[in-house]
Amino acid sequence: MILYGSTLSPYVRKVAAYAAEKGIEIELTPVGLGDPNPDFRAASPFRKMPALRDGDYGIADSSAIIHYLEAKHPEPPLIPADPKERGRVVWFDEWADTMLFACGGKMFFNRIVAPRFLGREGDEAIASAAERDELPPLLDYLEGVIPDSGYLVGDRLTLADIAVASPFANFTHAGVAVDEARHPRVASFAKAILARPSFAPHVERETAFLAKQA
Ligand SMILES: N[C@@H](CCC(=O)N[C@@H](CS)C(=O)NCC(=O)O)C(=O)O
Repeated sequence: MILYGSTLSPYVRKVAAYAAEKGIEIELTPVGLGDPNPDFRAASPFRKMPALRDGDYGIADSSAIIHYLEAKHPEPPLIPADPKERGRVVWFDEWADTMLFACGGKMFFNRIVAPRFLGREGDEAIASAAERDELPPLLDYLEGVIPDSGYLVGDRLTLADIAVASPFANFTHAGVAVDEARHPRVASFAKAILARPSFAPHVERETAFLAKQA
C-alpha cells in the first residue's frame, strides 16, 4: 500500500500514525504540493495529500483513507463500534481537520510553507492573529473535554486522539507552544500522544528536516 504525501501535513501524519498503531504496512511516497505524479493524481483528483493506493484502488482524504483501512483491517479497532463513542470519535476527527487546523494552518502556512516551500513571504499578521485570537478558545474547549485517562473517547486510544494530536506537531514547527498554565491537559495530551512510537519518528524527522533547511 502506498501513501502519497509528506508527514509535514497533519493529515498525512495522521494516516501514517494510524497505520502504525494498527500494524498496517504502508510505503510513504513523498509528493509535494500540487505534485504532477500521475499515480498520486489518479488517487487524489484535486492533488491534495494524503492519497492512498492499494492495488488498483485509490482514495484521497485522510478520513476517507482511515475509514477504508479500518473496514479492511478491523483489529485492533481505533473507531469504536459503540454508537455514542463512534459519534464522538468522528466529531473529534472532523473538529481537528477543520476547526483546529483551519486555525493552525494559518500559522503553519505563513511561517513554514510559504517561505520554505513556495519561495515567498508568509503573512505574519494572519499567523499571529490566528495564534492570539483563534487558537485559545479552541484549546479552552479541548482542555475541558480531555478526561483523566488522557484519551478523548472511551479511556483508550482511538482515531480521536491521533487526529487531534497530529496538528500539535505543526504548532511546534510553527513556533507555537501550548501554555501549560492555561491548558495543562492539552499540553500533556499532545506530548503523550506525539511521543508514541507511531508519531515520534515522523515528528523527529520533520524537525531535523526543517532545522537543516533554516
Ligand atoms: N480534508 C483533507 C485535507 C487535505 C489537505 O488540504 N491537504 C493539504 C496539505 S496539509 C494539501 O494537499 N494542500 C494542497 C492544495 O490545497 O493544493 C484530508 O483530510 O486529507
